[in-house]
Amino acid sequence: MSKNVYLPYHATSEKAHIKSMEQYREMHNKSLESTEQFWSEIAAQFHWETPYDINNFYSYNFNVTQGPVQIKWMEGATTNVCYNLLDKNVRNGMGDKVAFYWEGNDPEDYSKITYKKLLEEVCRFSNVLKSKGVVKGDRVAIYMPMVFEIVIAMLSCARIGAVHSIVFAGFSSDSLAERMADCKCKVLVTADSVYRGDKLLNIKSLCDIAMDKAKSFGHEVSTCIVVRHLPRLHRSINTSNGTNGSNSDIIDLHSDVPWTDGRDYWWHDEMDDVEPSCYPVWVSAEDPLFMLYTSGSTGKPKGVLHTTGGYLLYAATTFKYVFDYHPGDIYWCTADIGWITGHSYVVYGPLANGATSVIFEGTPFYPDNGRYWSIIEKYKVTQFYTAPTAIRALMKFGEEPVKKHNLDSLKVLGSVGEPINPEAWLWYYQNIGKERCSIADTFWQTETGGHVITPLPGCTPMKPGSASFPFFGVKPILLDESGKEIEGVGEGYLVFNKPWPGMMRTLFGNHERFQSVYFSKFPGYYCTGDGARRDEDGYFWVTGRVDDMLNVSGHLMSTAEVESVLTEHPDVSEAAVVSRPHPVKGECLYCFVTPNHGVAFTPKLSSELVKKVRESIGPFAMPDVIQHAPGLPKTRSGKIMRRVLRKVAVNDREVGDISTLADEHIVEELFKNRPEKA
Ligand code: 6R9
Repeated sequence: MSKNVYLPYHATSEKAHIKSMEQYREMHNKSLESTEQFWSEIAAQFHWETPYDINNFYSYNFNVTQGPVQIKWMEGATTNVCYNLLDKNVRNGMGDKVAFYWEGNDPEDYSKITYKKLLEEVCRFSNVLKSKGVVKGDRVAIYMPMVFEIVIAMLSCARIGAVHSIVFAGFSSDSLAERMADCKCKVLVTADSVYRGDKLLNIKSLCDIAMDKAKSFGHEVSTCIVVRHLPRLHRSINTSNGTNGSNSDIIDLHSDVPWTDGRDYWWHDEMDDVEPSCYPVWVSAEDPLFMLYTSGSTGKPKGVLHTTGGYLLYAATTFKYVFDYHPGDIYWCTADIGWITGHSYVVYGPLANGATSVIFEGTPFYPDNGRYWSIIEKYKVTQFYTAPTAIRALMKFGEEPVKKHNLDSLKVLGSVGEPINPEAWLWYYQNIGKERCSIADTFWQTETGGHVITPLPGCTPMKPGSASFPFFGVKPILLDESGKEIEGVGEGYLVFNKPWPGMMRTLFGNHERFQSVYFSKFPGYYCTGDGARRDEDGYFWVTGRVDDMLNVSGHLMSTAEVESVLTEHPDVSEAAVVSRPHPVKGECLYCFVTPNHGVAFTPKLSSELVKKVRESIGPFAMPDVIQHAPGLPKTRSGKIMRRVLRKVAVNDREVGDISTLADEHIVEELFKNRPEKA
């Protein structure tokens, strides 16, 4: 074995579900060779209203040349995910167990909810949705902060067979409008406003702009249900010396919540009028559970669709093994529920295991840079799951903020969203895990539904920066450019030739695009769009995107979507965006902009463009650099040579072969034009 191998935490490994690599290999082999047997034993732990047929447990076609791509698990069986997450646990005597602790943006603002109470609230909200005409198969858009009501709204959809489509509340009103119009949601669930650190965001007004815009795209949202979150903030402000802002802000804003009678309803008013019980709708294992948009390399977001039975099994099983979850543990995932990590590992996975988790509304830097560590100490968190970008941001403040807190409760640390650089891995391992905790560097995607390559705590010897080995049911394959499978050591396209239960089934309303994006490059294989390397010990190292996608602080976006926003500006003729490595964000946006003929490139234009991207996509997409490009390096066929732009962005003159460029001189111009601060 090569250097840099860290053994898993031995104290937990005695109790760990998977205690050795031998046991892992045995189970992994079984999951691939006796797939039906492996997953049906897990399925047996859940409630099925109509049982699955072990002889027809799953079927698939990955080869576009042989017919439409399709993936089916337990077709014909019926169940209800909400029933399995809530009713089942309450019936098993866990009604009084805490499902979630809620920690507000303000440390004085916190609360908790038991499984029984969560079930009651979900039943009520299911009845509210029904009263607004929502029926099985309808889409419900959700644009909300991290409050209990977002979980309640999701599970209510699941209870009545509606399909939730959550849009991360950091997205702009334009992005929300586009997604609502695409999924044609009947209802939008939101909140009045929310604090992020010391900034107050009035999200209901963003929703109003988005609903108007969706109308201009031809889709009218008939109902908007609004959680009144402000009084909770108000209460916390009274108890925290007004550090969140002044009371007058709050009162003004409260009366300012924009309202359209007949369309908008307060959540609490509606909840008062309904019964606290609601019979679940039994749906087919292959009926949709939710959709979630992810960036597409052509710019238009893709509505990844997940279905019921397979997703439930996969979220539950990955949660149990990857975090080595045991009853009594307190688990905390910092991801926003608006991302797939929040879906699978704040809501579905933990609740399917009857776990107790923390939901955190705020940021790691408020009121100070020790906030994460203070929350771990406060709730005695045993499993902590966050992103490399957060780790790198917190590393900057050194060990002082960490040392002020007792982190002895921790057993497992998780990482997700992008490759974790060994330096951040070691800092996490040494300073947060005190060399005592296992680190699960989980590689997966919105499309995969759950972890696909990850170490298992108490089992897998860890190499900093490697996601290590496949999860049960998953067999990664590396292909070379010609589509040949690479055996042993090597690097190539990361693909799969067989489904696991939790993978997506289609792109909402666009099966053609689903096939062409994921299955056409290499017929017979699902193409992740990531590259990976297998080392001499068989460990996988995911090297990053091979398409024109960027990963900024764990947020995936396409260069095309940013370029299209830049070129919408009336003074811009052309734009090209590349990713540049960034010490905290992982990657950042470096934009080349060619103004229209006769228009000067000014600081004013540059700041207008930064603002425009921020407003059109979201604050996380804010470009770091806008550079003037008198022209772009294009091949004779007109394709922008992005590798050259990536070199300019890092000021590396080793640009390689540029003989196919229509005009080679432009490269020198671009180097000359690099802004001083870049
Ligand atoms: C869960 C999530 C997916 C893309 C994926 C890859 C990158 C995620 C990673 C990782 C290396 C890891 N990615 N986890 N790369 N190591 N542990 O992040 O989903 O938002 O769809 O992003 O993120 O490039 O293809 P999503």
